[in-house]
Amino acid sequence: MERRKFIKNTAIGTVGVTFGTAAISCNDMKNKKENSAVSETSEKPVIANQKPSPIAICTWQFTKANEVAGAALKAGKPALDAAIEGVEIEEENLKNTTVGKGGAPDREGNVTLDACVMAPDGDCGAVLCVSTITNVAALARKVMEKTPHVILAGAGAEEFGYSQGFKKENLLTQESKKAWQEWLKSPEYKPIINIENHDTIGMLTLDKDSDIAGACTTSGLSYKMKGRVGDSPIIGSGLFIDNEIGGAVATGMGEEVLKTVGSFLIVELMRNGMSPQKACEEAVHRIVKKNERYKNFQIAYIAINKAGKTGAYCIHEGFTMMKYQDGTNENVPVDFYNKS
Ligand code: SD4
Repeated sequence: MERRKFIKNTAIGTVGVTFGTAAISCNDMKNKKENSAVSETSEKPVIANQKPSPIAICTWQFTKANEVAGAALKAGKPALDAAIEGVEIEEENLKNTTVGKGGAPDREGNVTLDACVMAPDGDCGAVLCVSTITNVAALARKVMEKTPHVILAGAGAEEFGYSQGFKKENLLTQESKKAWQEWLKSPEYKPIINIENHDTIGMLTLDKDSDIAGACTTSGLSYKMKGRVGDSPIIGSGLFIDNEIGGAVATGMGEEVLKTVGSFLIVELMRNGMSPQKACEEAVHRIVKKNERYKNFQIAYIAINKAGKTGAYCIHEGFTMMKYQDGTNENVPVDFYNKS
């Protein structure tokens, strides 16, 4: 199939690194993955014709989740399996108030979860406003694999989940309920940078075959309006993968990510020659350019390309990324826009 050709000798990053191949089609890529290697200015330079070793990156300091995904990749598991295994750690972490069980509820006290996954073959699945199932990334995968649809929402997603063996659960913990009741005493909706919007897990994985997948899972903004859905389960906004090019995932104020289709933008910028780092920076710039309000919200992106080069950028200081490669799982500091 003659689609999505690489730009011949595309410059990548700031030091003029090039893809070493002429135009390669999607099918060519699948057959000749070894040709996709790129030499770049990464911490670990990738030598031409050599695949990078498996990599897992995720938003925020989710050490264990990233370690689990990295170990799965190291054991030879496919990228999507590893990403879902990783994010499940946070979905089940009751102390994380922005993902899975224990997530902060909406204004009316209902916890509603959103998630999506995207596979190397371009297939994807998502669930929105799920209030009784913890492992919504795995549920999104089932939507992708077992239904003719991409998105299921609310009661429909839940009923489908039960039919697939997912357990019905109460997602509101005593702690989250207490915090919500406290909030109700003076219910002002004013998300706090790096705190209330903090902790959505978005993960990107590159497996031993250099196939890339991703997952993004969240309970959304604390004390949101009933029925509100952010960017996290929306393919192209919260997450996007093109296995020829790379992937990106977002965290933070979802409304602004939605308006700029941030993750898709980053992948397209990488397609046109930007490094993952520069592409994340440009996606943040598109948001801050449009409004002064950026001072009041956080947005962060992480990205990976086919050569295993990674990047991340955010509006405000305080966001970090986890990166696993070659048995090392490290918390990577991330540069930010607002230096004032
Ligand atoms: C949302 N982007 O629902 C999510 C929130 C988030 O860390 O990322 N929190 O808008």
